[in-house]
Amino acid sequence: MSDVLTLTDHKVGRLRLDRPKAIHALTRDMCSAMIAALLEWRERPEVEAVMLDHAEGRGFCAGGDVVMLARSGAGDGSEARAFFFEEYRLNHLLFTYAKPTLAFMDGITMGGGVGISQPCKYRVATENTRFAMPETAIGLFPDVGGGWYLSRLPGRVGQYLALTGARLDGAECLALGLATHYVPSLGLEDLKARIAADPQRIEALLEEASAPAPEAKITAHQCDIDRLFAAEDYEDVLAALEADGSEWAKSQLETLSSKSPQACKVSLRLLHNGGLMQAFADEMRQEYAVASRVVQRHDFVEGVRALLVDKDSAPVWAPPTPEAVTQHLIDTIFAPMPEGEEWTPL
Ligand code: QUE
Repeated sequence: MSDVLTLTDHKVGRLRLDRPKAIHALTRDMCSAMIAALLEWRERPEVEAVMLDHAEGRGFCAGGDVVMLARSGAGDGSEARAFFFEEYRLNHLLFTYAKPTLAFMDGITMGGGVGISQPCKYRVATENTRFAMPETAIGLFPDVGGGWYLSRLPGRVGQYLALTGARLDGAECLALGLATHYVPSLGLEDLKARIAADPQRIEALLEEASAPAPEAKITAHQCDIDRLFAAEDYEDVLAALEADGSEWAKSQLETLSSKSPQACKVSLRLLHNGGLMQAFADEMRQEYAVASRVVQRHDFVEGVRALLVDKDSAPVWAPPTPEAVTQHLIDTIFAPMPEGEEWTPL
């Protein structure tokens, strides 16, 4: 039982996440099963496209099995590293897949769910879409390609999303390019059947099913985001928000005060580096090194305890303040893996 259905439906391969008790959060077995199916379909001419969705219940994909990752991180971290290695291979395989790929982000699409939808050529948002990279809340960082996708968003929106973990709705995803189409969820099953029968017409079918999206609320704050999240150093972002003094800036400061200072500094460095990278494989190699270090540090184990295990929402971060997170610590987290332990694509 791998909690994901892999099947062919007329002319398309379908990956259907099926772990409803965890909002389809990814396990290593789910990643392995999806990789195996994608490799098989790559060689089969009768499979003309691939569709990703969720089989039942709410949400597309809430992320990864972070409680397992924290348990492993508190020990030797080997299971956690094996998970990231496999998950990032899946992310990269989708990014480089030669056949058209399509993801239905119909509901919660966070963390790991972003990692399997953003590499797809077509990304469908609906009125149910709730998109976020919320990892700084648990001492992690926006991985699964976050350093690549977020650093390529308009202005400083990526830095804003990475630091605050802000949620976006479907209309906002469309406006920012995180989604390519906006389709009311009522029309999804019919659309999937039409695409399965005639994948050559995927673009026309998507356009026919699309509806005008509501106004994207985030565009009202684009200028604030670009101005107040402009700095490369986290302390300077905080200082800009404090100096601004608006209600919006105050509420961002309030949000940031609950996040792991280490995770926020890691995230800003990740987006800086990721924005300069020429190949997605370089991004995943960087993220694997960072993830391997971060899962074994205090903030991740503590963040998962506070937000997902004990649910007291009172993590005690260490180092406790942005000033206490040294450049040296960040450098050690970003150091390349030792020879023989680096992430490699398939
Ligand atoms: C921050 C996160 C995650 C989170 C909550 C955060 C995350 C994640 C999950 C999650 C949620 C429901 C599940 C599950 C995992 O929650 O990455 O298995 O059933 O995967 O505040 O980064």
